[in-house]
Amino acid sequence: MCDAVTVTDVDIEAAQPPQDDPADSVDATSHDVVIVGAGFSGLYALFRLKEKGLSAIVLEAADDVGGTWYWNRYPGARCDVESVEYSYSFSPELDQEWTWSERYASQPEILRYLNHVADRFDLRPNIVFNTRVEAAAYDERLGKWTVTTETGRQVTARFCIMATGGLSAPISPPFEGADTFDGLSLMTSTWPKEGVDLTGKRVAVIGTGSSGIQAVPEIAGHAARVSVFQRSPNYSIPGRNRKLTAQEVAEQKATYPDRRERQRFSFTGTTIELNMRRGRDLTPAEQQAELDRRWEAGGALDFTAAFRDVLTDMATNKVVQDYLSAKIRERAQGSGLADLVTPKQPFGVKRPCVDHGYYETLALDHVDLVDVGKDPIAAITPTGVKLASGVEHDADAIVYAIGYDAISGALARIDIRGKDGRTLREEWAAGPETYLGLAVAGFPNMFLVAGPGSALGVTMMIPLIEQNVEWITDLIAPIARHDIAVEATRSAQDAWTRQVDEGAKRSVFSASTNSYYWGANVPGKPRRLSIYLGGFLRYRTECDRIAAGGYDGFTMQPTRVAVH
Ligand code: N01
Repeated sequence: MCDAVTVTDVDIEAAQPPQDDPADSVDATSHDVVIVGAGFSGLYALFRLKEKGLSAIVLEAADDVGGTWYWNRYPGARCDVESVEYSYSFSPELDQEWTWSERYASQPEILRYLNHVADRFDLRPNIVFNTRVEAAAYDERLGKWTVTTETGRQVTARFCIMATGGLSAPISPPFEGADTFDGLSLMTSTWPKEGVDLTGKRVAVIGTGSSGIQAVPEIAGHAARVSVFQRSPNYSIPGRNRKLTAQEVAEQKATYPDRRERQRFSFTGTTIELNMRRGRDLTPAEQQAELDRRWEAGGALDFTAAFRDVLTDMATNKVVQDYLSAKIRERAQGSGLADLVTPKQPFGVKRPCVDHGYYETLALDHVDLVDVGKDPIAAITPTGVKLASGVEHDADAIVYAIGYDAISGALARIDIRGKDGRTLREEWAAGPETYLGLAVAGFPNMFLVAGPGSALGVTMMIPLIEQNVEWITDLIAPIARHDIAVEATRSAQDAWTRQVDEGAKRSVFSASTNSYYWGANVPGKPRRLSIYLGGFLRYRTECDRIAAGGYDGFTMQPTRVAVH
């Protein structure tokens, strides 16, 4: 589903803006910066670099912009962060001219927004579509990166920005016989662009994370029968989505500057209020009142911020866990599945879900929940799903909602080679190690957006992306046309990684490492929580401090041979 077609010389030349200085261009495919990926990160990186007068090219596997929002077209796909905040903040004009129609934007609306951004800021001429990057190698002698596409075409640039996304390397169905299924095999992560009509079909949905939980109610609205295969239950909170009224929209537009500022200097990258009190300092009645208020608001991030120690004190976490478990049991009463769908793990150690009618859908007569935690899937047969016990569930379509090789997976799928030919895969054999989530020692002039070790996971993605891109482009811009190699030092990277690891140890995340946050969902992947848990504000402050100090922890050296 992710097949790329050939990128022609014409494509690449067309994507290159006019060069005012011929010395800037070593050949027709050379740029100041090459960016991999045209999602939220890549588009903003391109915008910033163009604004700074640099030549940049974006290589994108899909045939259009959008990144994860391009591929995730499954029924019910919707953001679970409010649209007014899950959007770029860099352009006040954009904030005013774009109008969100719902509290939580649907995937088609987000994709329309990203297309609008690409057109509004004239980004398309610098993007080469249908071009999957397979390798990137740093040439120490030239001080340049050469990026190679799936079809063998090459682009060189002094700098390389990996805007590859943390949820963009889908896991293929790992089940024996998956390719023998006679019906429709679908993945939420790469849903067919032309859509799929599941009307009247018997549909098996495997996976009950955010994607599965969103897709099930929509699919059940059309399908003749839906079998939901759940391995382990997760927390899900009602989103309470609704159309925005004209008055709400006007109010949002009038208050954008203040909202954006609050997002930028917040713990989560949103204006969701972080309760600065500890759970243990409150009476049970006060705790209940706080949680009731957040329950009425809807959404999951609210619960992470309900008390300042939800993710660091197990006793406080248990308060949230018990509260949400009781709500889930209530919602699941109609289906008789309360025990089965109540999560066992602490709250937040797996990313909580936001749903619209998931538990209520399970109560419908034509919907079944199959407990594959107890009786695992043994194989896919030509007619459906076979369990270890031998029980078979026939289906006309199987929807795999089984997740991603998250955080570092998209980077690991590219053959990235730094100094002395060392591969990133070798460097990260024990799990990803970065400096600030932005750079890797031994890989000069390569930067990551929302990379492992950044404040991803606990921060809403768009403010994190903007902060990362601004930080990277501010560093690159003054040196992009000089023969300079900028590289994170090993000691700075080690110190940062220690900080990330220690944060993980002190948090409730260490109580349950069975999640994609830790890499547990990918066989053979080392278990390491590569998330900076100090929150967005602290992360931003630390990045700013390092920049203000002349980029402490980085070396800047002339490349060995100047190329002109
Ligand atoms: O993937 P997941 P996702 N047999 O990894 C199950 C974002 N997102 O695509 O929990 C049976 O969360 C697995 O079971 P278990 C968001 O950040 C956001 O749903 O490992 N089951 C789990 O239930 C989210 O966290 C939005 O036991 C198997 C499911 O598959 C992230 O994307 C919407 C299995 C995978 O859940 C990923 O979400 C969608 C097997 N062999 C996604 N292997 C919004 O903004 C895996 N599973 C709303």
